[in-house]
Amino acid sequence: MSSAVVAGTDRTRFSREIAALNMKPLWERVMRLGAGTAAVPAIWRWKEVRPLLERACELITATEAERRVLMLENPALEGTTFITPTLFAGLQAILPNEVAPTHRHAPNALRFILEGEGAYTAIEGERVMMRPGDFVVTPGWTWHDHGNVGTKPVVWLDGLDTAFANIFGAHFREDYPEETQSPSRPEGDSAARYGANLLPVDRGAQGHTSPILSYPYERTRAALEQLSKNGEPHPAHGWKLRYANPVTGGHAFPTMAVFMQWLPKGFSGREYRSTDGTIFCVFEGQGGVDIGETHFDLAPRDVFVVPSWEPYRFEARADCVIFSYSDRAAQEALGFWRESVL
Ligand code: GTQ
Ligand code: FE2
Repeated sequence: MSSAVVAGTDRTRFSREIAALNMKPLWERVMRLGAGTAAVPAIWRWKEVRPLLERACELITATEAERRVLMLENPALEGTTFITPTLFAGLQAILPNEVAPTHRHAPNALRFILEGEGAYTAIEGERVMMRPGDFVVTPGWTWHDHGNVGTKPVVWLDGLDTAFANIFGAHFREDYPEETQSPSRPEGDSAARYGANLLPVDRGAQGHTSPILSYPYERTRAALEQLSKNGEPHPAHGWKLRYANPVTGGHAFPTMAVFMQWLPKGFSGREYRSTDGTIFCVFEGQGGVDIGETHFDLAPRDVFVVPSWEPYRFEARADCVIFSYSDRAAQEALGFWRESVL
């Protein structure tokens, strides 16, 4: 018997012996050590999802469901409820006269409004009306409820950083004693204090998350359209801006970076990858995206996920406006974030 075989047998016996004491030899580990995650590219097409939201509306009330949400779970992360290892995505629908009751939780949330007018979210006593294309902020641990005072269903994309709270063992949540909060601050208060390129002179917001509760679509779109007339687009991103916390100049959330980009008709992007796993939502236009070996045709309100470090590239058949959020803010804060234009 060669000494290598003897060593092999000895090592196997050793591994078995230490396993009983909850130890494993590092030289035998088989886990992934390269960039990227287990998540795979996936798309949720509005054409298919919209009728299912309608059926959910017939099956359960918003109050009974607490939130009438269809979770977008990554097929490679079954059982987690997450779309990437760090982020949650869901599609929420609320019918006229419905209320989604008040609660609060450690995770931060964003809303990107897809369809309908007349719904509001109330955050710490301030009502914020939601319109298609708006990006609305719910900072962690703030009381929030939603309602629809309009005449049609309203649908939005929810993005939450739930997995961070879970990992740290810091996921707290609680219900408010009443279904809805009584308004304690006038509508438009946070927009006036923080949303006009002005800030309170004295001590204002101190939180980790943007005090601007709503970033209206009209202004975001106008900025991008103006940019698209000036100079050349980025080879991979077209014209892309990030939503900022006006107090810090940083990302809107401590964990999630949030973006909107404009791809001009005929745009054929360079391949790009970065370590942040990203959820995209097409708001306007038609086109396509290649993610690794996968191709998705894109239409308005389609949601798709580009996992960490997967190369992807865009094509636009019409002017496209595309919303996205990712865990880039957390990665930058912790020194992990990397990108490359391929
Ligand atoms: O609207 O408060 O999709 O707390 C998941 C958790 C939405 C919400 C979700 C939530 C909410
Ligand atoms: Fe919530």
